[in-house]
Amino acid sequence: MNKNFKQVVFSGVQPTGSLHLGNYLGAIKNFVELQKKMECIYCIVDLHAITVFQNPKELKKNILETTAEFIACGLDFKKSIIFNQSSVSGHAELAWIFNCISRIGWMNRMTQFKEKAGSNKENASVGLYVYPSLMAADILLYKATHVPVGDDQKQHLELVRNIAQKFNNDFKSSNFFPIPEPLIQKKLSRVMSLRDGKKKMSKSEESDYSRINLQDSEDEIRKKIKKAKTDSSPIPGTIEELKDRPEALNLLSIYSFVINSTIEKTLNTMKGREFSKFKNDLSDALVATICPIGKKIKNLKNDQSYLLKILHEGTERANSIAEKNLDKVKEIMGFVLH
Ligand code: AQP
Repeated sequence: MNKNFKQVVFSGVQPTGSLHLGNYLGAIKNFVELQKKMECIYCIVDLHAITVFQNPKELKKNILETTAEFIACGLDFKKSIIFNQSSVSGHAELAWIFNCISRIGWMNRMTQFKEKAGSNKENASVGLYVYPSLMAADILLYKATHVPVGDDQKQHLELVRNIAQKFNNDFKSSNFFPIPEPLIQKKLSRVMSLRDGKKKMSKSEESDYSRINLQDSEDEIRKKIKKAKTDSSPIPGTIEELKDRPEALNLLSIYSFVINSTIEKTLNTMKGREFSKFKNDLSDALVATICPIGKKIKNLKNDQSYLLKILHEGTERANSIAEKNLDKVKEIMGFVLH
């Protein structure tokens, strides 16, 4: 479908707090791999973050911290473009244009808005409602063809595809925007909360015991896994037997993914074991994966000028692509450029 386009990857992460295991396994690990194959643009989406109130001091700290987390996880700023969204004004401009392309009916179907706005929808920001228009702008500003995201973003990406298609049709520019494809981790697309296997692991969940943060110490990781919710039955031999055991399935899936195995193999070797014993193995695997990243983050966080330099360089590179594409959009739409 996108064969006439250069293969470009775009993805973003909100600077709304320390990154957790869900962000890492569901998205960032994939970002790192993709750098080997395609041109990649990774954005700290601060304009998305403010769809929910952000304390200005915290926001600044979180933008720099997310930059440090990107680098510590293995993103290479010399190869990939790494920058913060608000420093390239094209994102907000194109988002407005897309607000005029998107249909209210499309937005009304977004489950993330319903979940995040909760029962008090009238009091949610308009920005939270039109979040997918900004997401479309992020991706299409760079004519990105591939978007690595966690499974939770699948519906938003479908809307982005609709926006791209509608723009191309409305302005009879059939090949102007690519129709971006989601790249969703198949083995582990959604990491669930350690307290509730039906909810996704999330930065904004009140209890810190619901998630493993990339900056957690060894002790914290072990304590959180020990307290993670499970049930009283031992590990079964088949996936079918995990159907009504979401917490057990989540821990076993995390373990299998982290040790680079499959859940089938894990069940084969661990069948009949008590969860209390399995939790030791899971903690060991997580400590070995997460703690070295956490150490790097802590070192990088102390070097603010280095992090600012990375964002500055990335912004210049992103802006030069964005300006050209946005001018072309304006020309297609009939705006007067001078
Ligand atoms: N639990 C998860 N499992 C798999 N992937 C996940 N992602 C987030 N949570 C999980 C993926 O991580 C990328 C960055 O997400 P984000 O921080 O921009 O936004 P989010 O999806 O809203 O993440 P949070 O943690 O739930 O943040 P808050 O609480 O601030 O809303 C995305 O690709 C996402 O799919």
